[in-house]
Amino acid sequence: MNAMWQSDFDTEVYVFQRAKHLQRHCGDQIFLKEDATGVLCALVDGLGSGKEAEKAAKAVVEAIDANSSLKSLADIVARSNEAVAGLRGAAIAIWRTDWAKQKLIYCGIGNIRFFMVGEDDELVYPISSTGFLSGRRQKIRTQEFSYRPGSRFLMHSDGLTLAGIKKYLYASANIENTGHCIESNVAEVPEDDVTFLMGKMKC
Ligand SMILES: [Mn+2]
Repeated sequence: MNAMWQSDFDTEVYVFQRAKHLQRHCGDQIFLKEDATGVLCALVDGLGSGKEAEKAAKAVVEAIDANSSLKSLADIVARSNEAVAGLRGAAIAIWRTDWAKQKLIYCGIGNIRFFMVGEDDELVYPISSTGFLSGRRQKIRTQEFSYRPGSRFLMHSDGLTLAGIKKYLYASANIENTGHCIESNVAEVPEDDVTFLMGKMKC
């Protein structure tokens, strides 16, 4: 998969995904939902790869979808955690924007990376908690950041190794072209599931 996500609200997101060894099952799954108030976006990496990893990651995405109307992001993550009980674990990075306040709430557990250009043009990169969703109770920490309309962001799973993050986040090229540049760093036949979302907040 490599395509611009279709937004009804001028948010721009280029989504890329390629499964380990080009397998049919992908352990990385994404969630993207937008309404007039903001975006809810998540990337989930099921432990390992193949069918079982995909099953765990899909269970998390389904839980996010079913609970997306909950006010608290931590509560959505708690429901997602319950969803992988008895399955493989999963890493998660999830965030929600509030268009009116120009704020972003972030929660990350495990090895997914998220970068954003903040309100003063500084690079924002929240550090995720160690561990993964496992179904066992765990502390869920969220962080809040401010951004500006048009702020760029990049989120990617650990299947992508990327040097020089800043050149993509501060690029003058449009989102799709920036996405293609990042894509050129991905192996034709990757050794892990690779997913990234390169985007730009609604102007
Ligand atoms: Mn991975």
